Amino acid sequence: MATERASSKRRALRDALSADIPLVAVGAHDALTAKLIENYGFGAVWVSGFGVATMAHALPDINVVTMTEALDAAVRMDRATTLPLVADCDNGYGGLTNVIRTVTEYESQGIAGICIEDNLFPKRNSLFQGEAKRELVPASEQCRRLAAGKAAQSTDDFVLIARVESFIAGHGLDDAVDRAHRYADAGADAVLIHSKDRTLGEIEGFLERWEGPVPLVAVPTLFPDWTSAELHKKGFQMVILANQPMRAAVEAMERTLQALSEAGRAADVDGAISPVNHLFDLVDTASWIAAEDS
Ligand code: SPV
Ligand code: MG
Repeated sequence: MATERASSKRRALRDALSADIPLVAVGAHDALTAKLIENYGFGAVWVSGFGVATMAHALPDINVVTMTEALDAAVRMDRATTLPLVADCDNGYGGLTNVIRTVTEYESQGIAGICIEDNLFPKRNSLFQGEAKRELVPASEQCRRLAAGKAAQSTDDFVLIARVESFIAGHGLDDAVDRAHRYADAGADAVLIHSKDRTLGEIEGFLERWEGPVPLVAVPTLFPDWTSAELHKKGFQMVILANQPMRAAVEAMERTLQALSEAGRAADVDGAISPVNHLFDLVDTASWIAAEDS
């Protein structure tokens, strides 16, 4: 049985995926980040696999974080925000039966939607520039997994986004177009077409040939010059700003630690970091204490 909270988040996500304005999601790596994303008016939280691996575990984004660990992180984020979550579930953590279990666990924990990509296990983060073998699950097998995942849902509203890695793996436009249409036919509720092409040439080639019935999702980390409104005009219904809060946090922490290590005095960074009272306010400390003390 879906809770009312889960149902209303799923409805909000589905409504946003069919609205006439773009849905902008921002990537979170922990619960407070999810809360801040809501405070700044975004429409959804992307539970970034890259973010959770890097920030919560100090591990690379290569399928070494387990489904259970990723789900724990997502559940904490979900509690911290009224926004719907789209949880990055990598490749579903294995084969077809792992995809089924991923769907049933995330759905039963109240998450609004998940995204499953076609990278073969163990996946490698799509943005990694170094030497790395990149292999995709054969399209027919990925369709079988997506269809099995959809069939495993117990609510109609839970959202399954299928992610196409053809461009990232160097398989080219024909493969991207073929996979995207087949994943939509297999039952995916939306298709994420990933690309590292700064010129948008790959994406525009894809959009010219896309005839699928489901909304498209973009992750413009490496084509950051286009606004969400511009990407929407081109044909994307959802835009995921996947990792900017994590990168901001790391930059701020490193800058602060550098200053502390040079100065050896807390006052030298005080003006450039959040006052502790701001943190107390963000998590509603006063009302929790009042409840305990009343
Ligand atoms: C993530 O945020 O984990 C993503 C997006 O999957 S990317 O890092 O571009 O692969
Ligand atoms: Mg990821």
